[in-house]
Amino acid sequence: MKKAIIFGITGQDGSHLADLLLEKEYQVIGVTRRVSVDTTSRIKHLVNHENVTIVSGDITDAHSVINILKDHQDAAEVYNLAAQSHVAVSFKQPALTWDITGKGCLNILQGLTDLQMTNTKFYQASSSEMFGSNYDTRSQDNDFDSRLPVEKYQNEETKFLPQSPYAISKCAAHYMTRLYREGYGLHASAGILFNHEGPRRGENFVTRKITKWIGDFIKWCITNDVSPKGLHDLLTNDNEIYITEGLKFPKLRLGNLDAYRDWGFAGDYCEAMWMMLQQDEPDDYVICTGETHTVREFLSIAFNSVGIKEWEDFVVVDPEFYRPAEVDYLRGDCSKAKEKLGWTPKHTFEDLVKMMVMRDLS
Ligand code: NAP
Ligand code: G4F
Repeated sequence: MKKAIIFGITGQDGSHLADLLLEKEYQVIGVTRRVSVDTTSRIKHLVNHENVTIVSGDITDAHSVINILKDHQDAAEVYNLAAQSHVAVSFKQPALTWDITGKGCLNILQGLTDLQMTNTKFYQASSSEMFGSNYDTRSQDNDFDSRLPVEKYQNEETKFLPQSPYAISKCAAHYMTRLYREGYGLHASAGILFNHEGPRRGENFVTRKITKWIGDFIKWCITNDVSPKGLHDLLTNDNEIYITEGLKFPKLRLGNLDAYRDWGFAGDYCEAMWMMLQQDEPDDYVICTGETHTVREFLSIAFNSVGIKEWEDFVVVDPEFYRPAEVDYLRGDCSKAKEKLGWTPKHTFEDLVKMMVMRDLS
């Protein structure tokens, strides 16, 4: 039975990856950090699984990382999914983000090297945020006519131009992964994953913030006998939606609605992580859908799926959610992963939005 260690098992991706590895009959060692509240809600269904062992450790503590690796030197695969992964938070807590998201990766790579675990394959969760404000271009449909609109995209060749402490920490970890691959012969691969979401997404990322709000709002309407037709007759003021003075619901407050993201389903992306570690040679791969949509488009599909066409009345654009620097446009090209790994995303953008809304309604 193959053994895999997952740093970050309690996160969105960690939970999907653990499901996948258990299906493939791995023994899973999941690392969780000590916190005063229970963080295992996403892995509740598997903590008692006979092939799962939860161990305590913090990726910022090199000592605890090396002890975990030492106890599991027979691990075939190590996945580093642990991070302070919220971009906006990284502007407020840059040093913490650096320690976890940047230096944490180094602690694992150095541990694998010190313990000479050269048979263990390592996965680093790199991010499309590393591209920041950069993209490459090619003309659409017709290579010869430069008057045609250009297509903007990012792939493994696109230069990084990071726009946040989070992205800069991810770049450091990414380069460190390459260094340990080339300098110390580790089988270390990095997946440059574009945004991926799903019902297990943290509630302060924009997609889940939207679908969670819609779920709560529709439940409030049902409780207060508002019929589907009545949704359009609700009254609003600057900050609230109301039935009567006493029955109010706060509007959804968001920041930049014009950012473009290439959004896919997290479950599909975890499969790509695993596929990377099944290769004989380590390498870096972009994982994405190749489509890009604005936050506004996400809102439209999400609200439409519960019968609300004029959603603008229910949303407030609040500068509090603007970032000191923004990433305006992300759209990946995963031709390499398609060709070398045989990976393709299985869910469309519309499937994803509807799946998230439906789950938050139930
Ligand atoms: P997530 O839900 O925020 O999960 C992060 C995980 O890291 C959680 O399990 C968290 O534990 C753990 N963690 C945080 N600090 C830690 C520490 N000091 N020591 C040990 N564990 C720690 O993130 P995700 O969406 O699953 O993403 C997984 C990875 O992929 C992250 O590295 C993220 O940066 C990267 N990534 C994500 C996306 C995306 O769109 N989701 C795209 C590209 C790259 P707690 O539960 O205790 O907080
Ligand atoms: O959902 P977001 O916070 O995701 P972001 O910043 O793209 O980062 C996510 O994807 C990265 C991969 O590209 C990961 F590496 C990273 O760990 C994380 O998973 O924001 C998406 C967009 C941004 O442009 C943001 O400014 O939505 C915009 N936005 C508008 N209003 C908002 C909000 N974002 C959040 N979180 N909250 C808002 O109210």
